[in-house]
Amino acid sequence: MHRRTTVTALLAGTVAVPLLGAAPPSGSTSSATPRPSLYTVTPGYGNPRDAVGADVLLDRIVFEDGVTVQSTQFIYPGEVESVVYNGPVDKFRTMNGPLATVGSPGVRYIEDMDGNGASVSTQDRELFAAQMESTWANNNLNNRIHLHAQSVYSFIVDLETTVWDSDFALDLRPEIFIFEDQGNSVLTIQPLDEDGANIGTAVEVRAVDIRSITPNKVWVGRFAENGALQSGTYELKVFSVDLTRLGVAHVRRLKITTAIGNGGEASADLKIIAVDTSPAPAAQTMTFD
Ligand SMILES: [Ca+2]
Ligand SMILES: [Ca+2]
Ligand SMILES: [Ca+2]
Ligand SMILES: [Ca+2]
Repeated sequence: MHRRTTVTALLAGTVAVPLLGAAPPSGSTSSATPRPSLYTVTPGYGNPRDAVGADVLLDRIVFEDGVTVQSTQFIYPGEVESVVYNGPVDKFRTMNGPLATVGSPGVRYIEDMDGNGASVSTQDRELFAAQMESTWANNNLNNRIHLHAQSVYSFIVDLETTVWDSDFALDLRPEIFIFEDQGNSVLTIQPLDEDGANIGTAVEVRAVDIRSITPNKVWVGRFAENGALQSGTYELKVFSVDLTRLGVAHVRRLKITTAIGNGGEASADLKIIAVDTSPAPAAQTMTFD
């Protein structure tokens, strides 16, 4: 009981009840597809669709068992490396609303990183990896990667901290959330160990797996280099996965490879956010036993 009391104290005032780390749902089932509710806020904009040039912030995730994860508990990509992209110039970029206050506003193309915009060099890929990292290090869903070409890319991502699964069977609290414009792009998620070797089970994400955000659809924008909105608003969709499907109980490093096919018609526009559904190990280190 002491541990539970300590966790409660640590999280008091930041987490809605029931607490993260409470008993796993009794109704865990291998056939159910988790569909947590994802709530966004658009400060300064009463109509969320008017916020596509600014901040579209993921505020909290509510699992089907009622457990709530606030944005302060999100785990972001801490490091991105081994970026592979051999597609055309003027197509692969990081992007944020020109009026955004969360994340750096504006558009940055991979080929421009080394100062020579004519081609994509090794230095471009390395510098763009750092750019991807800062793009993903916040809860602004408008601040994301955009690829506007029938091409592919891959990268390795190290999360800020290891995420653990609260239930080593399939459960209704997914740990990894991948956001994608329109949900029309496909990718593979491969868990890696610290040395970069494959572990667990690769999961292939098909377009049909990337679904509208509930309870309310979420809209984001696309921007030209001068900050102008391009071609209206886009629905941002989400794929979420329980670590059990990835064949691991905890993970920190993942390789993501985008593809063409399997219902995907254009390459992936991504934002990645993770959640540790079982915070007890971290909380234990903070107790005074
Ligand atoms: Ca270049
Ligand atoms: Ca699980
Ligand atoms: Ca889980
Ligand atoms: Ca897309």
